[in-house]
Amino acid sequence: MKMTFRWFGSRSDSVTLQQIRQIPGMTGVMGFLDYKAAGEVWTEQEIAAYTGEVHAAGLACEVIESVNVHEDIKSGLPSRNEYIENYRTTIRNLARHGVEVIVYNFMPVFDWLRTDLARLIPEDGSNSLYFNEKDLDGMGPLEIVRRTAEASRGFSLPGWEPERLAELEATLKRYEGMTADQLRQNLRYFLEGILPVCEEYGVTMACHPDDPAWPIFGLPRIAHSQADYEALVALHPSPRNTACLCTGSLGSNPANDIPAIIRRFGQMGRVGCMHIRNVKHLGYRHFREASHLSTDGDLDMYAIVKAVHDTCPHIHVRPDHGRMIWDETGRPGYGLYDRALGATYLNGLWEAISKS
Ligand SMILES: [Mn+2]
Repeated sequence: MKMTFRWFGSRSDSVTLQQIRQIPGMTGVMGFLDYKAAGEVWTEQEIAAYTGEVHAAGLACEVIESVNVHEDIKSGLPSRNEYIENYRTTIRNLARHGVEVIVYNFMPVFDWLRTDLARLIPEDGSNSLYFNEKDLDGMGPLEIVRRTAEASRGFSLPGWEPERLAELEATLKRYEGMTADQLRQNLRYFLEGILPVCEEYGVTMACHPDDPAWPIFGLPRIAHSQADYEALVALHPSPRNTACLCTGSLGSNPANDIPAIIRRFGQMGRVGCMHIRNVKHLGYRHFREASHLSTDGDLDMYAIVKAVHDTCPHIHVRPDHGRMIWDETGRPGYGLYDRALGATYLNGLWEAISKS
């Protein structure tokens, strides 16, 4: 298990590489060029600038996350071929700079969704990301973006600023009536386009789950259950076609047995990397994020790390979202302190399991 930390780059992360390097057992970052739009080629120069900084800090950069997939690929427009060609170029460029795993997601239109980005945890005064489907009040995405503009509520729809409302409306229209299976066929087309390059360059693609782990706004979603990932690995036989199992995303639905899912795909060699965090269920489609400790949430971290140890011990993992504690301010979910505690806890579990 290679312990890593998400890092958004020196221009947009409140956490420095030196701070990351000082966390015990930290071997590298999961990297991201946050200024790249979906569909753009990541140039070698841009990649070298980022990885050069990481390497200079004594850390590896073998995993990149969120090389975002263009909406034309997900919705299956003819223009997708151009964007797939760009993606192939990005894979080659990343491989030339030592990247082994690329995390992506195939969620139409929206990435993760929360209804509060800083929900107070009354027991200890910390705060964390929170979701309650009831708070959506039957609102559609357009209404939520409008309300976000009014800054009256804590909603976040990443990537959809209010000034892009017209574009959002057009994009949503493209998915009207699309079934999960049609979306899956668009994923197959994408994988068939890129996996030959992955094979040639030794790069693994790891698909991140839908977050939360159910369809939202009536849009099709295809990565939120064991059955979904069975279908995903069946789309293409390449061992480079894998899952990035995110325990918090999948774990937002209590029906998902996370250790069983890790064991299933770990044994198949189809776990590309993992995000590990805990979640506290508060009701139907209602949860908040918790510290990593098993007893603070509803996921069994021992069983999760044991499943990694037994079936996919060589993967990269990272602590995922943390709470905001000790008066830290920063990007919601991505402060230093609680994630550093999470990494240390996961390393402790790993040592205990390894030695027992
Ligand atoms: Mn995740």
